[in-house]
Amino acid sequence: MTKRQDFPAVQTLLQQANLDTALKSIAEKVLNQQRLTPEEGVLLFEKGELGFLGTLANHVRERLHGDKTYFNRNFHIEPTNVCIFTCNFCSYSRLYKNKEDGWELSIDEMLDIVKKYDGQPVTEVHIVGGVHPKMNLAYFIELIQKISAHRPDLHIKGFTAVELDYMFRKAKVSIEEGMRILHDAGLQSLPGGGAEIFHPEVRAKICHDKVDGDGWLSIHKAAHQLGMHTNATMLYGHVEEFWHRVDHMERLRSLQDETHGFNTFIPLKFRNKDNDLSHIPETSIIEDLRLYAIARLYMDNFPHLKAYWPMLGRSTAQLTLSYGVNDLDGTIDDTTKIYSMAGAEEQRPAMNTAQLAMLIKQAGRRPVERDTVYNEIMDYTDVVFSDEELLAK
Ligand code: V47
Ligand code: SF4
Repeated sequence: MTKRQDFPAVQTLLQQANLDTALKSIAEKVLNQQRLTPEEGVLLFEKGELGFLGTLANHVRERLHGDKTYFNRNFHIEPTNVCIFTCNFCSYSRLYKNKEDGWELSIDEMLDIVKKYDGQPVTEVHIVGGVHPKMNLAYFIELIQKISAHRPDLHIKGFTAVELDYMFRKAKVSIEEGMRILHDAGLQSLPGGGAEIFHPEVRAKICHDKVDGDGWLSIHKAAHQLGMHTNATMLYGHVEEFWHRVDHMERLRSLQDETHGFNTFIPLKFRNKDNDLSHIPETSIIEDLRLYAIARLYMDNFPHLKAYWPMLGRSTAQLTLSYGVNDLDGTIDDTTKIYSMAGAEEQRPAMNTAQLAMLIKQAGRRPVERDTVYNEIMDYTDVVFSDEELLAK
């Protein structure tokens, strides 16, 4: 049996004479693996200092994963940035009436992107984009079937619940039917986008015209019921209050209790370049680290917590590994524009395997390549990389 004295960092924390009694009781609960209540979640946002939160979150992270830090080898396809919706935090989309300012890829153009990776050991393609009125269910079925036929070993993770909700409504199929059709065509899992903040009060202010929180959750539930795994995101640091964040995490935690279909929770920091919320200052790195830590403590039934390095930049991503995060997403290969257009540090996000593994090692953790559903492919801890691999552009 594990004994209290096995956790010296948390013990030291608990012995602090001036520790708030409510925070002390939360720390005890975390040690005893008891679930935090929404009130305790809000209290952590209000009162939890970075050191306190980090110590507890790192304890949970190491209990679940030790020093392992996962990444995968992936690339993105963004079929279009034309979008009928008007989320005011989005720097990426172009309205249909201005579609000549955006891009729209044909199925052949998207297959050409897949073919660029022939012979390379990528394991996942992540497909996500705007909601283009002419790219419908039939279009994406054809795309998925063609990718699967060309490269059956590639895991296809695609389409946010926002894209799926529109596709299904337009095709007049139920969520269950639509998910089954796409799954049969070769879609294997769903990314976590489009969740933003579920509470209608916040959605009314930042994304009033796309699928609501219940709709998002129903789509992920339908995917889980087919045995698919999915991710969940939370876009934070705009107009929401602390309790909205906790309400968001609570809804995800409840669905996870029911289905166990979520793999990863991915907090996404709002970036304010070139969008209609540019007047809102971005959160500080301290706030970001506090949020990751609270997410690790609150989302007790989510196996993984991911920091998306292209959005945070490499050094902040390294820091998150001490605040609950155990996954840094993938090599990406400069195939996504969502964050660079919103002002992220990484304007051309790409790292080769050696660079990503070294980034993790330099933060004192074990780099482990995974596939999309967290089967371990290779532990790189003892691999020595050449200067050529580490310096490659
Ligand atoms: O839903 C849009 C976010 C999401 C901004 O599942 C913004 O593995 C910050 O969900 N500032 C799409 N964020 C991307 C996404 C994702 C990314 C990486 C991995 C996975 C996964 C999923 O991007 C959108 C929205 O929440 N977003 N604009 C912005 N200005
Ligand atoms: Fe469209 Fe997605 Fe941008 Fe919203 S966040 S406007 S749904 S591309």
